Amino acid sequence: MQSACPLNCWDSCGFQVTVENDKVVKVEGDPTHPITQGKICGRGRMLETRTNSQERLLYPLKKVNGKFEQISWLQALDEIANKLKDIKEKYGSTAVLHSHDYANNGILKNLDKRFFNCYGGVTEIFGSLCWGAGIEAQKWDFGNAYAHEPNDIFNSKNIVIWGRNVARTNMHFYEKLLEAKKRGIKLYVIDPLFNATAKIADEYISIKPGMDGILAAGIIKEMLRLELEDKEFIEHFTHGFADLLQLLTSTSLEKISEMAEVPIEVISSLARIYAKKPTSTFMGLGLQRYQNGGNTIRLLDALVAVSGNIGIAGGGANYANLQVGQSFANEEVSLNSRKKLHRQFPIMKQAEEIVAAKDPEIKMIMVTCGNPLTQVPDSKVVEKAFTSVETLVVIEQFMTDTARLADYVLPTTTVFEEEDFYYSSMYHHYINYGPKLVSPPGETKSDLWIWTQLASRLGFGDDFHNTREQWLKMFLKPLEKRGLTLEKLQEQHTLELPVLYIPWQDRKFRTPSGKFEFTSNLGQLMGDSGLLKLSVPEESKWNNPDLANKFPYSLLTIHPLRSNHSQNYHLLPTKSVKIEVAINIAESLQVQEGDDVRVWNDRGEVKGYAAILQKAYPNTINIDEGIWHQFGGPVNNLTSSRPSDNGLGSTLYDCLVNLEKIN
Ligand SMILES: Nc1nc2c(c(=O)[nH]1)N[C@H]1C(S)=C(S)[C@@H](COP(=O)(O)OP(=O)(O)OC[C@H]3O[C@@H](n4cnc5c(=O)[nH]c(N)nc54)[C@H](O)[C@@H]3O)O[C@H]1N2
Ligand SMILES: Nc1nc2c(c(=O)[nH]1)N[C@H]1C(S)=C(S)[C@@H](COP(=O)(O)OP(=O)(O)OC[C@H]3O[C@@H](n4cnc5c(=O)[nH]c(N)nc54)[C@H](O)[C@@H]3O)O[C@H]1N2
Ligand code: SF4
Ligand SMILES: [Mo]
Repeated sequence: MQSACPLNCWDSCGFQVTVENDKVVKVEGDPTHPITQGKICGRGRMLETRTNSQERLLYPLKKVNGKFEQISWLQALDEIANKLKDIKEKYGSTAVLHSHDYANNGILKNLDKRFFNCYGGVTEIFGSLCWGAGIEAQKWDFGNAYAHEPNDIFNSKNIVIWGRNVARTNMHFYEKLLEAKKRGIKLYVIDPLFNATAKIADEYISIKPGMDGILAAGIIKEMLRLELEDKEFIEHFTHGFADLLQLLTSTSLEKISEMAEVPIEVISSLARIYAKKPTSTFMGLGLQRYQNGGNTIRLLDALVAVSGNIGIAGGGANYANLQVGQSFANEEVSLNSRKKLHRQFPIMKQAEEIVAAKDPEIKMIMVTCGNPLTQVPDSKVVEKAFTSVETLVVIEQFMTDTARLADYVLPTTTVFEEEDFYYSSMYHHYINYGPKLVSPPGETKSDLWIWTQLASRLGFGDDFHNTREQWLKMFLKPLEKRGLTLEKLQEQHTLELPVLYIPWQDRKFRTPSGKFEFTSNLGQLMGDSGLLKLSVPEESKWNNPDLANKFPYSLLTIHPLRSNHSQNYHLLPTKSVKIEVAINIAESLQVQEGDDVRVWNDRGEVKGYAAILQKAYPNTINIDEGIWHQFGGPVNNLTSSRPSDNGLGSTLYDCLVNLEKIN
C-alpha cells in the first residue's frame, strides 16, 4: 500500500508498505513517486522497526515518587487539563511553555498551534536550531528562501555544493548528481569533511569550518578583478552594490586567502567557474550553524547575484524551498486571533529563558515532536531547565531522555497508524498522502486526538470538532481552486504543488526595494546595519584567541547516517560514541584508531572511541548528533546556545574543544 515518509528530511519520499494481519512488515520506496522513484534510505525502512518495537510506549504514564506508573487516559487528560486551567487562572497562560521541533512532517501536526492559541497563548519558541540563520539571511537578500525544482540542475554547467552532506542526508539529490555527472556537468564540493559526496566531485575544496563567507567574498573580489561579473544584473536588479565594493576594497585577496585558508589559485578558479554560467549553488545547513551563519549565507547569495546566476535556468542560490509550506492555509487553521497573551523564547536559548523566566515563571512545559534533552545545545542547562518546572508533559513514542524527566508521558502513534499528508520545504515540491494502514498498538493515540480531548475539557471543544478529513481539507483550501483536492490526493497519493520552477525569473524580489539587496533594508529594520561583513565564527582564534589556545580543535556534530537525529539509536546495534578526528590531531596526540578519547570544553565532555579522518580539514573533530545519554551522549553537552548573528539560528558547529587519550 502506498504511504509516505514523515521524517524531517530533505527528501519527503513516497513509500510502498506491506501490511499483513494488521501489522506493517516492510517499508520500501514507491516506484511511482515522481522524485523519489522507489528508492528510500535506511531511516525510512527502519520506521517498520520503530512501529513494531517492543520499546514503544503503549500507555499513559505518570511519575509518582520518582517512578512511572501506568494510568488511564481519563486520569491523564483530566489531570493535565486541570493543571492547564489552574495555571492559566493563577499565573496566566504564558506560564505554560510549548517546546517542540519538527520530528513529523504531517500537516496535522501543526494543530498544536491552534490548541495553544485557543487556550489563550502560551510561551512559544521561535527561530530554528536547524536552518534559522540561513532562512533569515535569504529573506534579507531575496525576500524569501526559494529553490529551483529538482530537475533544473540538468540545465547547469557547474554545480557547487557548499556544506551539504548530500549522499547521507539528501539521497535523491545525490542520485541527480550522479546523473548530472553522466551528462558532463561539473561538480564541486566545499566542505571541511571529505564526505561521500566529495568523493564523486570533480574537485573537492577543503575549508576551515565557518569560513565559507570569507571564501565567497574572495571569489567575488577576484571575479570583479577579472571583470567577470554580471554588470547588467548588478545595475538593474540589485541594491547596495557600492557597500559591497567598499567592503571588498577594505581587504586584499592575500588576506582573504590567509583567513579562509584557501589558496589564491583555488579562489581564482572558483571565480571563473561561477562566471561560466549557468552555475547552480546548493547550500547545506552545516555552514550556517555558526555565529556568523546569517552573514555566510548572505555572502554566498551575493556571489550568486554578482555572477548573474539568479533567476536563470541551471542557476540559483538553493538553500530551502519555503514555497512548499506556504501553499497551505496554516494561518487560518491556527486561529492566531484567539491568542490573548504572547511571549516567545529563542529555541536555542529556551533552557536559559525557562530558568530565568519571571512574570510569569514557567510552571509547565509541554513537549511535542521533539527531544530537547539530546537536541538542544548546552545540555547541562537544558536538563536543569526541564527538571525545574512543576509539570513536564511529553507526548512521545519512546522513553527518550526528555520523556524520562517527565511527570506525564502520553504515548502517541506512528505514521502508519494515522491518516495525514506529508511535505518538506527543503527540496522538492510534491506532497504525499499517508493513509492509516494499521491499528495503533496498546492505548497509543494520535497527537490530534490528545489535543481534541484536552480542548473539550478546557472549554474550546467546538474549535476541535472536526473529522480528520475536514482538517485535511481545511489545510488544502487555498489549493482547491487549482484542482488540488483531498480526493485527488487520496487517489493519486502524490500531488505537485504550484510553485515557481525557477524562482526570481521575473527579477521582482520580495524585499522592501524590490531588488536583490546586498545591503538589507529588512536587516536595518531589525536594528542591524544590513551591511555584508567579513565575519568569522565566535569560537575562533580571531574572535577569541584565549579560548582557541585552551581549546584548539573545531567540533562539528553532523547528522547521523542511520538515524534521523535521536530517533534510532536505541534500535541500532552500536551504542558507544564514535569520535572522528582529523589525522593531524591523531598524529600529534598519538591517538590510534579505536583508542578511547575524551573531548571537552567549559560546557561539558563526551567520551568515546577514536576514528581517524584521513582527509578532514586539520584540527577538525566530528561527533554525529542525536546520541542518547545512556549511550554516551548527548553531544550537545559541548555545544553553545548562542544565537546566530541575525538571532534566528543556532551556532551548534561554532564550538571549540580539546581532546585527550584516556585509558
Ligand atoms: N541521515 C540523515 N539525514 C538527514 C537527517 C538526519 O538526522 N540523518 N536530518 C535531516 C535534517 S533535519 C536536516 S536539517 C538535514 C541537514 O542536512 P545537511 O545540511 O546535509 O547536514 P548537516 O549534518 O546539517 O550538515 C553537514 C554538512 O555540512 C558540513 N559543514 C559543517 N560546517 C561547515 C562549514 O563551515 N562549511 C562548509 N562548507 N561545510 C560545513 C559538514 O561537514 C557536513 O558535510 O538533513 C536531513 N537528513
Ligand atoms: N549538536 C547538534 N544538535 C542538533 C543538530 C546538529 O546538527 N547538531 N541538528 C539540529 C536539527 S537540524 C534539528 S531539525 C533538530 C531536531 O531535533 P528533534 O526534532 O528534537 O529531534 P528528533 O530526534 O527527531 O526528536 C524528535 C522526537 O519526536 C518524537 N516523535 C516522532 N514522531 C512524533 C509524532 O508524531 N508526535 C510526537 N509527539 N512525537 C514524535 C520522536 O520519537 C523523537 O523522540 O536537532 C538539532 N540539534
Ligand atoms: S528519511 Fe528522508 S530519504 Fe529516508 S525515506 Fe524518509 S524522506 Fe526518504
Ligand atoms: Mo534539521
